[in-house]
Amino acid sequence: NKTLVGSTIGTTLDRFINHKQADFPFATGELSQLLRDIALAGKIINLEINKSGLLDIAGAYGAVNVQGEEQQKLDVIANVRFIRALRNGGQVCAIVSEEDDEIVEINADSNYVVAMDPLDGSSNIDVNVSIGTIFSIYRRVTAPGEHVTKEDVLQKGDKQVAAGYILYGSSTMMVYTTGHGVNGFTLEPSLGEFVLSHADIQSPEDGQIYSVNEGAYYSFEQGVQDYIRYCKEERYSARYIGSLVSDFHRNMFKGGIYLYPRTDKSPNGKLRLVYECNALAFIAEQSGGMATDGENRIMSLDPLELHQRTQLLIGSTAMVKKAVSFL
Ligand code: P6P
Repeated sequence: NKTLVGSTIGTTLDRFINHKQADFPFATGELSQLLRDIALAGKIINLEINKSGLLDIAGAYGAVNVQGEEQQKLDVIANVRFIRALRNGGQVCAIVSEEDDEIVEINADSNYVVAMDPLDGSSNIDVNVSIGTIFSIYRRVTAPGEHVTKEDVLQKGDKQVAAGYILYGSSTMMVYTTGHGVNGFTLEPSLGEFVLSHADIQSPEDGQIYSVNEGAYYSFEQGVQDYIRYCKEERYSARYIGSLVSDFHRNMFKGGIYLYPRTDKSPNGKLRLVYECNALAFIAEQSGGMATDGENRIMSLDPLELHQRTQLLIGSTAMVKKAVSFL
């Protein structure tokens, strides 16, 4: 039987991380441990999601998060689980989360910052549509032991040391990059292990799928309307799940573009730069795609506040460039 070495299909996430640690000559194993902690949290959330229809934890929690959106109970549970897993893992000094108005300080002596949306698309939970966790990892700027500052958590996307997502879909996948390509791991429930299922993911340079909420068409700027009309003239397929991670993931494999444009209701767009767009932009660029706000590379933007929003066009390079040419 084939021995499963560190980077062959079917190897476990653990073996893969160990194998890839060689990519980091000065690796202390801290980032590797942090990636394992995130995978563990993903497995725990996956269990909660899979039974959410059965227990009385679905439906609104009644609280409202900083975004003013009604918080689904699983949002809150996912946030608690992730923060606990990262606290217990010991590698994180601070967390920025969609669910917390302020920076969550963890262990002042640790070196890494995590920015996350613990459960994006959570309004889909009650109707059994796939949802996702999005995460970015940064090295802190201040010295270990010092007080965490905004400088530690408001770093541009180019400073990410790792990023990825967990997609709770027909299967549960963890997809991440450390700047050396993108790899996808599928949870094997009988083992409780993420195993390498999609190695070195390369996104098609072009595609015929566009993902945008056309219900807001008349509130989009003229250039965006013109691009959407172009997609129709080209007979592209419209695919919009209403779950960013799901739409992004499908487009990365099949070729496609996802747009969340500015509208009158969302003059800066709806999606968050720090814990949604930067992570997916890193994955997009590492798999051959691109991500822009229409004028700038997403990962070049200097965040000014934790929950700042941005317009987002992300996916196959040729499609994003074409869309930008209409703006
Ligand atoms: P709209 C979910 O709330 C989310 O953040 C993304 O996952 C999704 O793509 C988008 O918002 C859907 O927003 O305005 O089209 O319903």
